[in-house]
Amino acid sequence: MKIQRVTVTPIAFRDPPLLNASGIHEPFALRSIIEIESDNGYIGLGESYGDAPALAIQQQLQEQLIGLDPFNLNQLRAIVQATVAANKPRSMAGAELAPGSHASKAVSNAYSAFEVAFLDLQAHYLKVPLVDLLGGAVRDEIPFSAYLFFKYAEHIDSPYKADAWGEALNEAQIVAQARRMIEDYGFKSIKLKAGTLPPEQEVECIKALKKAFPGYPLRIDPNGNWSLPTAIRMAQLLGDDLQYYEDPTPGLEGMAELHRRTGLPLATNMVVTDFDEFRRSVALNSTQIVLADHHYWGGLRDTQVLAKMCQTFGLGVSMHSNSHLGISLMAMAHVAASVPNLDYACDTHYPWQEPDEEVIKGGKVPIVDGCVKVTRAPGLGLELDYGQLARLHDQFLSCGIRQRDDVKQMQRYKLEWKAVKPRF
Ligand code: GKR
Ligand code: MG
Repeated sequence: MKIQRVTVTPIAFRDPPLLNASGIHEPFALRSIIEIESDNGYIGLGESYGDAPALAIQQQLQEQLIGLDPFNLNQLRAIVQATVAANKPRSMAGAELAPGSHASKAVSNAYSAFEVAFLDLQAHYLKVPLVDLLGGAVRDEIPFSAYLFFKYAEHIDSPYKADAWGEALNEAQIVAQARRMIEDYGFKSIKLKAGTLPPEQEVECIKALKKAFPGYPLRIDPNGNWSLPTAIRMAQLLGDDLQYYEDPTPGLEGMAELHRRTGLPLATNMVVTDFDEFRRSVALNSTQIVLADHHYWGGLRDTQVLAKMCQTFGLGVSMHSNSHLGISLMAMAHVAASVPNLDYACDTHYPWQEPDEEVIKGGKVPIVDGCVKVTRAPGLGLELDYGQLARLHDQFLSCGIRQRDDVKQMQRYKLEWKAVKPRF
C-alpha cells in the first residue's frame, strides 16, 4: 500500500471573544485539515495548527509523502525532520499560548499532524478503531472537564452575530456559564481560565463555583500570569479548594518554589512541553501533573511515552487543549482511551465551537455525561464533510488572520495593552 494523495486544507472557524493571560481570542481560529489517501482507496484524517509557520511546513510535506508506505512512521519522522531542518522556522509573537507558532516545536507539530492521519489510514485498512494500534482501549468513555473562560459578549466591530454564551466578567456570570456547560454536556469537573481579571476576583469565582457545584473538582489556570508572591497569596486564599493549580506562575524554578512553599499539586502545559523540560522538571520537582497534548508532544505514540514517563516518575497525566474541531477531539479521545494512568478529566475547547462550523459528517462529536465515546468504528470513526471543508477554507481565505495573536487583538480594545508576564 502506498500513499497517492496528501491534501492539507487550511480552515478558519468562528471563535468567541475568550480572555486569557495574553489578551483575547481573535474572531476566527485557524486549523489545518489533513487527508492522506492510499492507492487502494483508504483515507486517513488529521487536524493540526493552521498558523502560518506550521502550515508552511505541512504544505511542504504534502508532495514528499507521496509514495510512502502509510505504516512507515519512522520514515515519516525522518522526512519531517529533514524538511524542518531545511526551513529553519523562527518563533513568532504570541507563541506561548499558541504552540502552532513555536519554532522549537516544528518537528513534533508537523510529525503529529501526519502521524494521526497515517494511523487513521492504517486503522481503516485493518478495519479496527485507531486505539487498537495504540495497544487497545483501557476505557471507552473519556472524561472531559467544563472549560470556563472570562469573555466579552461579542468581538470588537461585531464581525458576526454574537455567540449565545454572553458576557462573563464576574462570579455570577461565570457560575451561569458553568451551569449551562454542565447542563449541555454533563461535565463532572470544572476548569477556570484565569490570568485575566485581578487575581482576587478570579479566586472569588472559584469560591462561587465551589458553592454552586459542591463536590466538583475545580482547577484554575492563570497561564503563568501571577508572580510567585501573588501565586502564593492566592494559594492561601484558595486553601484546598483546588484539584490542582495549573501554571499559576512562570518557569520551572518558579513552579518548584511555589510547590515547596504551598505543597499544592501543580499542573502544567507551559513549563513542561517537551522531554528535555520533563527531565528538568523532575529534577526540580516543578510540577506534579503534566497536561499532554499530542499536537505538540510529537503525536499519539509519543503522548503514550510521556504518560509512561509520568507513571515512572510518579506524576499525574491529563490533557491540554487549544481551539479545535472534531478530528482533534477524537484523536485526543483515542490516545486518552489507551493511557491507563490518565488520572484527570481532559481539557477541551470544543463546547466553544459553533455546531455549524464542524468539518466532519454528521456535525459535532457528542459529549455525553462529560465523556466522549470511543466506538468500534474503524480509525477515528470520522469522515469529512467536503461541503463544510470548502466553506471553512473560504472563511480562512477571507478572514485575514494568518497567525494567532491574542496580544494584538487585545490592543484593538485597549490601545495601551502589552505582552507582560507576569501581569499580576
Ligand atoms: O485558548 O486562550 C486559550 C487558552 O489559554 C490556551 O491558549 C491555552 O494554551 O488552554 C490552554 C491552557 O490550558 O493553557
Ligand atoms: Mg493551561
